Amino acid sequence: MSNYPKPDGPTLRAIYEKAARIQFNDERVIKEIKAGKLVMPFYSTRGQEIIPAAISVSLTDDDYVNTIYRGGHDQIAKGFPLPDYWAEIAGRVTGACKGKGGPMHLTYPAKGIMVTTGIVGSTAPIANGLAWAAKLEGKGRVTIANFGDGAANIGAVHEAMNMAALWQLPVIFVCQNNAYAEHTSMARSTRVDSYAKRAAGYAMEGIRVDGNDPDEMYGAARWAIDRARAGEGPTFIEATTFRFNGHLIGEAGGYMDKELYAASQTRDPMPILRRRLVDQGIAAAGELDALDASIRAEIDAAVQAAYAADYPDPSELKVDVLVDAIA
Ligand SMILES: Cc1ncc(C[n+]2csc(CCOP(=O)(O)OP(=O)(O)O)c2C)c(N)n1
Repeated sequence: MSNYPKPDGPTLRAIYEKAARIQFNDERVIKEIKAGKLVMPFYSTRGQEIIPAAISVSLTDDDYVNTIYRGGHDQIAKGFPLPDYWAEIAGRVTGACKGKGGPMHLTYPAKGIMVTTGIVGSTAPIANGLAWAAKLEGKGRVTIANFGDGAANIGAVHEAMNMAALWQLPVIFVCQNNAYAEHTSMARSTRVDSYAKRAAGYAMEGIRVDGNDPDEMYGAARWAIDRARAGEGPTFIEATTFRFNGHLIGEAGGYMDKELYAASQTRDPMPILRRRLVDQGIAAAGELDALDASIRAEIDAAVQAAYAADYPDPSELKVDVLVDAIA
């Protein structure tokens, strides 16, 4: 990793700010669900914050991101406005998709957040379409396809990687390897010890990084983004991480390896990054406390505004969802 770009102090602080917004938002969603105020399936990203935070500091609103049901971190890192996010997950008319998409389909094209999908593996071929359009357009847009370790075994991901390499598309496949696909560990789903090695099968650059380490994650992402913008084609990044909660809120994760789980708790990336900012003099503890408080206030305002808004009118049921008969 020594040849990859390194984040400077302001970049690390920006990564912290994004990651903290992701963490606090995740915790608030769980709190609202447990209080019975929100009714929705929720796939927590607690523990995986650094991956999208460290990628998105090198992206602009014109770059595209797509993600899966476990995508709150990817969406928020890319700049999904919290009021539009909360109103959408609460099914309110003021939501990003007028309350009709819900948590599984959060979309905000103005910030380049193009698709959220529940179909495991589908982000890769969709990203190819976006990247192909971007290549034709010639403005240097980059597309990030997020998916999990389980999805790395899905055929569509492999077909997409082959075509992306063939067509030298400006796409970055980010496999967020959080050790489990639902309840199945990596060891029980493949013989390879690294998904990144598979990139070689498509003559594509492939790199495995510690996704909880902002230096490694930023370096690999920045390198891949620069290559994509320069027309040098796709990259596969395997970012190792760990999800701290069960697959879905309400499921405790009892199948997780106890030692692995305990070790992950000692490597929670959030307190580690906070300590580093303070120790290296990048930010004072008081400044970070104030930042945290302002993020929490921002989330609280978004939650209150969402609950105060109306549900969509039943007359909206088919609007934006089904087309009328095509003549
Ligand atoms: C095509 C398809 N097959 C199966 C499922 C059921 N399913 C939902 S989540 C999931 C696990 C995916 O795990 P992974 O790709 O590692 O993502 P993670 O949830 O760990 O982020 C599966 C198999 C699905 N949604 N889509």
